[in-house]
Amino acid sequence: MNRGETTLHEIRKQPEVWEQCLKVLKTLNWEELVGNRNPKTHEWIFVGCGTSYYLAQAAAATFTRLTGRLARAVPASEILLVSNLVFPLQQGPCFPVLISRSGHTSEVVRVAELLRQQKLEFLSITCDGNELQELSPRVIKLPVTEESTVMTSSFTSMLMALQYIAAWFGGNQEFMDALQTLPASLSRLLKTYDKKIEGFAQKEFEDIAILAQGALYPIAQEVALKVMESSSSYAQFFHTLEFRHGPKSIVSEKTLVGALLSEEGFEEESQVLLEMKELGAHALAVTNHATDTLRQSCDLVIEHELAVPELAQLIVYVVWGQLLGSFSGIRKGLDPDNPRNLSRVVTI
Ligand code: F1P
Repeated sequence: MNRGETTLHEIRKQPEVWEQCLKVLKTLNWEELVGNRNPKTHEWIFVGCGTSYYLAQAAAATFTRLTGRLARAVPASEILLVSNLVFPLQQGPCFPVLISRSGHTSEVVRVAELLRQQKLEFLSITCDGNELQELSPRVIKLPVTEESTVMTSSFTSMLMALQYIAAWFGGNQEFMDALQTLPASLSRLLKTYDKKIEGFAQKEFEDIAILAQGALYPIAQEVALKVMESSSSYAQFFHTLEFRHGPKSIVSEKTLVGALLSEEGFEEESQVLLEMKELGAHALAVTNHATDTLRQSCDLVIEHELAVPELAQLIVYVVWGQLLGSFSGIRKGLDPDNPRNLSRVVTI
């Protein structure tokens, strides 16, 4: 096996995995699973660790946007260490959602045990099942088999499932239909951008900053984590406009600044990226629709050109970061299938 082959294969087969998951989602009885925990009456609190915590944040942003009710995301460790910060004394009715590919992560399993002790109903979503599935009266187990240490299709599939639920609560058939188009869209885009990202990843960077706003911000966090995990390179994430307020002091000719550009904030966000290009950075832009200025100024522009809501594109945006991390690790002579210091599951 070539270095990173398993992880790259799992990244590239996401269209087929999404297709399978969408078939399952259409068969689930949502009324039975979550019907009596409507976001109108219960605050949904998404819980996870590592990649699954960034997934939790993307799910919370989706619920807030699609249901109009505020949803939150917390790392599982916060519930274990400072639970009164997550569930304040005046906490109203809430509905925790535990997210774990393995279902074996110690912090998440402990939270499930705690919630059961407190007789607090919760939902779990997992791929492997394990203890979390056994502890959860309400569970979604997706048909995703992932050998890689780092999470790729498990992240995108579980996020898609949670977005599907948010759309279901809102009776938003248009959004559910939009999700159905993503497998074909990603297949098409991979044909164009897989090789381009591999070429771009041959450059060596000393500093990497991934920028985004809004619901794309958790995706920037996950992209940075993929680069860190898969290539043992230090990557940071910032709200795009925040990057001017100090962190831009790191920018030099050895810096990569990647911006996941939203449609709502495109003008303001792309201006930051262009400023960093002026300061000497290598600029990577991911956007639904680019401008000639962006194409002429950036070192790589990934353009989706999808006729679906931006919120439905979150799982497409992250794929380019998954590839960037793997190709960067391979370029450094590392093996993204066996990342330094990492195990597939964190047990403590
Ligand atoms: C959570 C996690 C991943 C990380 C690595 C170790 O896994 O921390 O976020 O990338 O794979 O496990 P899980 O709880 O979703 O199984």
